[in-house]
Amino acid sequence: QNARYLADYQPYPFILSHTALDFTLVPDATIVRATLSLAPRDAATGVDLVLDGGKDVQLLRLTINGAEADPAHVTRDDEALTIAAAALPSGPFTLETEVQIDPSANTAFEGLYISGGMFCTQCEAEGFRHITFCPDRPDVMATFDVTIHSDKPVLLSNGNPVSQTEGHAEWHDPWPKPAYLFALVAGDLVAISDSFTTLSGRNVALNVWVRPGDEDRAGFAMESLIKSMKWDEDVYGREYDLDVFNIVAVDDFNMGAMENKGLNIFNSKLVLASPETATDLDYERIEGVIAHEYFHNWTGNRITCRDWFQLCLKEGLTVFRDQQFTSDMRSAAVKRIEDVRTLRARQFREDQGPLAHPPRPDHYEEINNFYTATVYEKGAEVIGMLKRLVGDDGYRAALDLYFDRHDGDAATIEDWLKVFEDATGRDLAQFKRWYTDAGTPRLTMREDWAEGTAGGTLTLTFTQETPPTPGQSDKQPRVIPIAVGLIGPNGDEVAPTRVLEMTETEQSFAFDNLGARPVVSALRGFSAPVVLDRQIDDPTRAFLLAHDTDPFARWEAGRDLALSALVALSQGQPGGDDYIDAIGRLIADQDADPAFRALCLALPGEEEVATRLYDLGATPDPDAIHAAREGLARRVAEAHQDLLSEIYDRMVVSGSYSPDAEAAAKRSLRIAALQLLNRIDNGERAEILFGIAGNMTERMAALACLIARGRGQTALQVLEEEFGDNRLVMDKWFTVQPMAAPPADAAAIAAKLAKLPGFDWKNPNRFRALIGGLTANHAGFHAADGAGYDFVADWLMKMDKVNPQIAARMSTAFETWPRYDETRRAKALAALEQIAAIEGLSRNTREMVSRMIA
Ligand code: B3K
Ligand code: ZN
Repeated sequence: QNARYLADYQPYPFILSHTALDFTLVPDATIVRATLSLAPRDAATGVDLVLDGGKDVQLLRLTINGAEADPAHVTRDDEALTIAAAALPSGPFTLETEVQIDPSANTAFEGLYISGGMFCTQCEAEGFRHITFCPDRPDVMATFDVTIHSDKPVLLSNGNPVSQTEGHAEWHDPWPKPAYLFALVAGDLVAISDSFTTLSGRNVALNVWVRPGDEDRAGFAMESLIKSMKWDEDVYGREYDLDVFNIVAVDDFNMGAMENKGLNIFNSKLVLASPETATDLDYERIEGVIAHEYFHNWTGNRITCRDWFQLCLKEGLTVFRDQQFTSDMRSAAVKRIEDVRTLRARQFREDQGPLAHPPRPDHYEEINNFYTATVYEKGAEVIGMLKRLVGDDGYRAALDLYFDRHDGDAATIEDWLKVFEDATGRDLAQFKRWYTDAGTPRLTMREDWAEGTAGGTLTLTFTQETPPTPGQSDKQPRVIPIAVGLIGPNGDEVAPTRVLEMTETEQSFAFDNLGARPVVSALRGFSAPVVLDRQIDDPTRAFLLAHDTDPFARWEAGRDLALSALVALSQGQPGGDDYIDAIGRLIADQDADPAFRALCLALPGEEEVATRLYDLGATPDPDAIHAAREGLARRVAEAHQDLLSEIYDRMVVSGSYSPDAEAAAKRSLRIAALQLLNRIDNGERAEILFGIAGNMTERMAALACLIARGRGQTALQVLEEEFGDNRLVMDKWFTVQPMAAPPADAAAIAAKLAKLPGFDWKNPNRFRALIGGLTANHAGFHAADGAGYDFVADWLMKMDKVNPQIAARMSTAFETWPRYDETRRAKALAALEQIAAIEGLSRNTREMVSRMIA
């Protein structure tokens, strides 16, 4: 195999102090001249100079200190250019190359490519090697000077502008950076502009660059940027460090956005928003991702990663920071619940299947396959635990030390943990297992109650066990912070939240002097990313849903109640009465936060039910789960029809649209009511709402309801007529059809849509819209006849030839295949094997598929 190992790390044998680049941009024949200022790290040992460079980089000329290199000393293979030690000076030297590349042929969108006529780049993780020859690794950092020659009106790169004349621009980036943070944009763009004065009085010009005509949809991104800059100063004391900050929106982008120094490049769906075209969720994501990329300026750029194994050093921390930001801007309780939902849906799923890996992996074949929920979201959870263990002051002290000690460094997880040890005096040797071990610990809680003369004692005994994961069969116990509170029988809290620190495989904690036996509120705030297993009956869950003071634990009680009903119902047993009663009481409570009520009202998704069944040792049946969930939703609607219609009629936000948390919360409660009522009014309300709603949030919700009832055709046509030329809205149009369709029709619908001329599948957003829409329909994708598997596999094979990163990423739809019944397993496996058999399959997809088959 071609795996790379963390244990093999060696520093680069040369020091690169400066990189000068000169681009002459021509769509199919761009010339790049690079001048690298190099010096051997250790002058005594003569080593070859190995520069990364892909097959797509054609070398035209190479000089060392101005002299043509002797071809006998230069060797080229598919991945690198090697200059023999014999050809290199023993001291500092200048290496110049001239290469030719073809951005117009770059369909993988890595390196320099063209999107809608605009030149742009994506270099993380290893894209710079498709632009020119260089040491393309994060621990090699240099200052940059960039010159661009092009007839495009707007020419951008990193750092500060030096000169701009027609057809020519120069940029200087004074902050040493690795090549993965390089960026260049050249296009016909317009900006909306603003400015920000930093903590120390530096004036920064801010621009959000979009295509002409999109300016009126860029304002929210700008607002979000300004809020992020302010927040990072207020909360982390971090100030911006250049004269300009540019954001550019592009239509063809493999992921969400990229934190290139001073020049963030964004998928246009994370920049452009108007009430008519974007949903509340889109707005929340835009705010969060703008913040995330901005925060990378300190956590990622000023302090970067030594190697890609350390990816969670920057990603886990930056996700943690953007989560804190969103909690401060919106509702902390709602944000926490949303984050836990995402974590479970994506990361727990990953951790429990064949693709499980630690937040810091110790080997990989293709690093782009490791931009995962484990590296990002679990990486953030691990930091949340650290903060819980050392307290807010300890966390702040550790972060101050981190910025102080490591500014300008390419750091490691060891460095990160060391600042916490040094700032707080804590030993984190055992805690480190969260970074090095894969798998989600199962935590079992047992309660023992003893009456005594001085009052009762409740003893909680926890045991932890982490199931084996690929390559890691033996798991040692971890440090688990377990936040616990106690609620008295009358509903009052008798013991406020206490964080129990579990370090052993089995451990007990006692609560003394209690009047009467309390109800335990465990794992408050989801204090650790574990699966909690406790003996608890539905009436106790309903009690917690009514009385818990911790919003997460309260929501969790409701969710558990719903899951226990859905598990029973999907297995043909009775269930749901306790849930229906409890939910009735909750939604009748006019004082409760609308966002919280909306979260409780939404039934767990079908995949969540499948996961719960699998956790319980059962084989999930997607059709039975779908039927159980539909049946329960209908019963809730029937039981609470009056209450729900009252909510639906009352939760109307008056005045003009605002994407703020409060207005969005009302809409979300209204939509949750609509989704239930839709089961008994045959889409009547949805049809009216689709016709009159002035915002995309309600229109999309209404459309999904109509599709689920098999009467979406007219609304789909209306949307297409209105927004046929708006790519982002048409992406939604492609997603919602297979996603909301009755499962039996989903694969056929997706297949029909794939034949439309509008299915511009080489555009990553459009591909994800359609394929992702189908895979989000649990019973549809896992249809027993294998139609869903075959459809997705066919498209993955097609996409792999064009854009391997997207194909590999989307292949994770198959990662849960081992959970299902014999028939489905055989069909999913056959689909994966068919992909694996393809000749010339990319390294990306090959690695993913072989891990899933293993
Ligand atoms: N750092 C980039 C992700 C790059 C993905 C490369 N396949 C965006 C982010 O996490 O902010
Ligand atoms: Zn990031």
